[in-house]
Amino acid sequence: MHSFVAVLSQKHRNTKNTTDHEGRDDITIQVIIMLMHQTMRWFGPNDPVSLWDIRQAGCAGVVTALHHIAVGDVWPVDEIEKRKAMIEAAGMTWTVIESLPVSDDIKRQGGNYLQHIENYKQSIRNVAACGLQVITYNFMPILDWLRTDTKYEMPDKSTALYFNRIDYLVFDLFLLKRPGAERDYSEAETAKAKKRYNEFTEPQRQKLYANMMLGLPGNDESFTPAIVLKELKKYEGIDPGKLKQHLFFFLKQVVPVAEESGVKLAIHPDDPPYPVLGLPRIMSTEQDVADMLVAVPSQTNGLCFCTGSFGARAENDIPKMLKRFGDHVHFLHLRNTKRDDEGNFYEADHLAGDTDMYAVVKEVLQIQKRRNISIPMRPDHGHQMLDDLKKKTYPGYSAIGRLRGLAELRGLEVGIYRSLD
Ligand code: CS2
Ligand code: MN
Repeated sequence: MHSFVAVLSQKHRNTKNTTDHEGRDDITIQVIIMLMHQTMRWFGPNDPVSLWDIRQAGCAGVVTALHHIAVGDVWPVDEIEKRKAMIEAAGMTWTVIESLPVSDDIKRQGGNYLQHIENYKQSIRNVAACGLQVITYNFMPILDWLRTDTKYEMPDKSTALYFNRIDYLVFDLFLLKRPGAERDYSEAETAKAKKRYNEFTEPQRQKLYANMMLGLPGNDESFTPAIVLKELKKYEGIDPGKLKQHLFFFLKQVVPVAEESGVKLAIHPDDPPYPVLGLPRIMSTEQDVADMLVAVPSQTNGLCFCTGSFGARAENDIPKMLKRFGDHVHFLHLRNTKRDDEGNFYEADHLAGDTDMYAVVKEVLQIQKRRNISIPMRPDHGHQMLDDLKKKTYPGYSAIGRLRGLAELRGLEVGIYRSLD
């Protein structure tokens, strides 16, 4: 399946211990033993990017989720098996879930949260029974990633996802009109936002509004302002310390079940990695990760290490964090961001931007060697480019931009790998 990898892995052909990316014996994946397990995200049968597109990009697997199952409900075995069979019919594997969502009830410890935790445990057992190995989730309240522009034009006329700080303020202060929002920003920033709001045409305002409301990827329903304000209110009184306690409570319940089942848990960092819309964010820094690992010490308790999310915060030293937490990295999102001094950032080419991707991939190779595993990775997002500029895809998830990112990352990895021979 992976001819270039097969050649590179000759020297491992005679090794007896061939293992899959979590160290289990499996002769069929012998050839990918020391390189990352290359995947792309697939949003399921309605995704305009097909499984064959993903396979042709050179992926050995896809990561996906059962988006049709309501958040908080149990994932039934037959549904998991059905999805797995679809992926296998296209010659790929499904070993990583992205995501098994954690409900807002669990995050804020309200409503049905105890039942939702029980359901989560059952889902863990069910996905383990189907042979899946890694469960990705996040602990961001209400919204997942947030961008002000999903079609920010690059100098080469491809488009990228973009976060503009003042546009974000325009949204918060004047479009969403969040009560108390003005307390979160300086007078100078507020004045800039007011000026921009006044200069915006009505279609520009609507566009910004729509971008900010895109909500969870994989979920077609956009969030209305009324829904968002109502949901935000439910988090009143929950500060970062409290939200962290809720995360640790959840992990103390589910980690033992995951350990027993042989499945790893991988938390995705906050994106962007700081508080938004007055909501606490608790997986944004090196200290946040360290706190989680101290609170629930287990190798099963790990990370979906997203270089693009952590990287949008200047003090996060990505290669250093990877080195420190390497034993807990169960899944990798490789993506780059370019920041400026005003709090804006755009998603750069995978090998450009502020994160030194060479240092990252080199570190990954060391971790893989030490742990004797192949870590699953995906190029997290890509630019919309070439024919994809005319297509409608999930923001960040067009085929060609991700294919370019994957190809560059694969080349980088193979180059480093060979140079270490
Ligand atoms: C993803 C996240 O598209 C993205 O930015 O990396 O949406 C990620 O899938 C979730 O946060 C994981 O739960
Ligand atoms: Mn990510």
